[in-house]
Amino acid sequence: MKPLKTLDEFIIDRQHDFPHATGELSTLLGSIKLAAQIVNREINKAGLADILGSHGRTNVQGEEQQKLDLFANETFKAAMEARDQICGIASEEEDEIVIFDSPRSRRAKYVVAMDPLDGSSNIDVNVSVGTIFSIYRRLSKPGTIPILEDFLQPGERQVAAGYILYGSSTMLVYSTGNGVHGFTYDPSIGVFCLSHEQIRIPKQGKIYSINEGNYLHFPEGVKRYIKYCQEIVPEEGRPYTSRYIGSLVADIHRNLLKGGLFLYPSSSPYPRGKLRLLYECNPMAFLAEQAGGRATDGERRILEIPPESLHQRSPFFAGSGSMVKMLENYLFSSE
Ligand code: AHM
Ligand code: MG
Repeated sequence: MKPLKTLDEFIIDRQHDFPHATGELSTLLGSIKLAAQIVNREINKAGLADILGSHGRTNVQGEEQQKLDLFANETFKAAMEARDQICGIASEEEDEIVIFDSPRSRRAKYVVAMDPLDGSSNIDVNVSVGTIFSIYRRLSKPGTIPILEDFLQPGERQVAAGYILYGSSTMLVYSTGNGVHGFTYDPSIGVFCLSHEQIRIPKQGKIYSINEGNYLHFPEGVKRYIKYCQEIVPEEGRPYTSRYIGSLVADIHRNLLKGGLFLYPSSSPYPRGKLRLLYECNPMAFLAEQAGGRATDGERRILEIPPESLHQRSPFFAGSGSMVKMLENYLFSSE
């Protein structure tokens, strides 16, 4: 039998990975873990309880919020607020930053940007969804009220990032800047067990993941890259396989393990791309790089983009290093 280790034990073992380690990471990740367990329970019974369907409200991007989006948002907020390590959050489900305004929270050093339930429209059809989180040290002085600038930091300043995948099994995957580690949830004992230590994305994969229905709207370079993926060149493993779940966490997770390239370019319906820089692109780019891959908006390394607003969107290309480089060749050349 393989040695068994829980997420809690692993975090304590690796505490030195976290800058200025004082046990804060354990507490902070503990709050995310607890909220994930609760959200996981609700998602698993989504088809049973009267929890499916739209809540009838729209969020700041004008998208319909699902009931479970709101539930996940409230659950993660409550778990984080209770632990005094975080002074505020930004969330896909909140128009503005949310400040945790107790004297203890105000003294906290960290802020979190999160998408509490990404891909939530997939729940109605029993397809995997996820939670994405991104942790920064605040710029404002601990003891004061956090400010917008605390959240508008480039992704390379993330001190930790990760996701929870509510899939055929539930997994928590995170990095504190020293590799990427994955934990599979055993619901019978309520414990996340280390299952994927030090995930490395293969340099070259055979999967490309894109919503090809939007093909006619894509930039020319992306169109040409898709044709390259589809060419018959058996000695190079082409044509590649096309796999697109439409749930960012699930698509990235598969590509991290198997190798591949995820693409969400700009298109006429989404001139700046669809995915949000702060709580979708940045954490996924951090994980991709930490696993040995790359992430770009087509011109810049995702992690170097200076954010201008909370819900800013960005084109997003992430995955196996050689595949991202090949894509860049197509984006930069005119034929
Ligand atoms: P959401 O945050 O509103 O759930 O949207 C994000 C999701 C991602 O999970 C996924 O990669 C993408 O939207 C799919 O978009 P599309 O349906 O346009 O392919
Ligand atoms: Mg989302």
